[in-house]
Amino acid sequence: MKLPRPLVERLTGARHVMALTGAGISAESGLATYRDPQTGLWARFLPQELATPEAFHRQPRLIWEWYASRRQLVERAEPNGGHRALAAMEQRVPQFTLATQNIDGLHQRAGSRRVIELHGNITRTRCSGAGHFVDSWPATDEVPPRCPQCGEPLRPDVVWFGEMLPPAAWEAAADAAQDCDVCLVIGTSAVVRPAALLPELAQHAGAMLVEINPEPTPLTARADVALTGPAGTMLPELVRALWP
Ligand code: BJW
Repeated sequence: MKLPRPLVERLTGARHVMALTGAGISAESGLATYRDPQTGLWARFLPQELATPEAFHRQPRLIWEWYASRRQLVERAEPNGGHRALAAMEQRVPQFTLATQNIDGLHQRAGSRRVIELHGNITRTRCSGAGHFVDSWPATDEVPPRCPQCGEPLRPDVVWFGEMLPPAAWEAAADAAQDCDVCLVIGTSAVVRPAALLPELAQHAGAMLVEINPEPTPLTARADVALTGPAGTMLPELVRALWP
């Protein structure tokens, strides 16, 4: 891969690099993206019927079971070279912030130490009433099971449409965006707000904006560098080229 010289200089001299990842980085681990035509989850399922608090209220059993089946896929998936390259990058730059929209935990399993989870994590469960995390509950035939503390139905710890992002995660990501020298935007369609605002925040504050994606997105035209290709190939090449 021929890397543009300004990218090499900015990345190797960077004080703070931020990466924002989306479902595309986990596509090569076998997990479906959301909006890819044919294979994306939202090409097969209606988000308003599965990924909103109203849908959970209407059909808690269906939603619990849908997430349970997806959790099994996540648990069987393995991190790929793209996840591992970001874990390696964290070791090589003075300050590195990884903010992910993904709920699959694959960055952590690849060795990334500090991961900001903007949309939660499918492997965690919380109370749909008070919101606290729940690690275990008594065996029951009830689906979804109920919170052992307050009796409200349990739900996956993911952020549905219309819900606020976890405030601490959002603040940490927004702070990093305004502080970084380079913002890598990897495998996201960059349409879901407020996460999609982070690259704009970063660029506005002076960061170089670098997109890695096989397809164009609404961000591509404003990116300083667009690397067209799959993250599982592009990211390991980038790390090898910059920090041999
Ligand atoms: C590869 C690749 C490879 C493929 N290598 N790349 C302003 C205007 C209009 C609407 C709104 C607005 N502000 C807020 C909203 C509403 C909404 C929103 O943004 N809607 C838009 C869709 C229009 N946002 C919200 O509701 C958010 N909350 C919020 O704003 O709170 C404040 C508020 C409260 C009350 C009222 C109003 C505002 C919450 C958003 C939560 C998103 N949740 C989901 C589901 C998580 C749980 C689950 O998994 O079921 O999060 S939706 C889904 O989209 C998931 C993802 O994290 C998120 C982003 O998707 P991502 O990662 O970009 O995936 P894709 O599939 O879209 O793209 C994949 C990309 O990879 C593609 O570009 C491929 O080309 C690429 N790719 N292979 C590299 N190998």
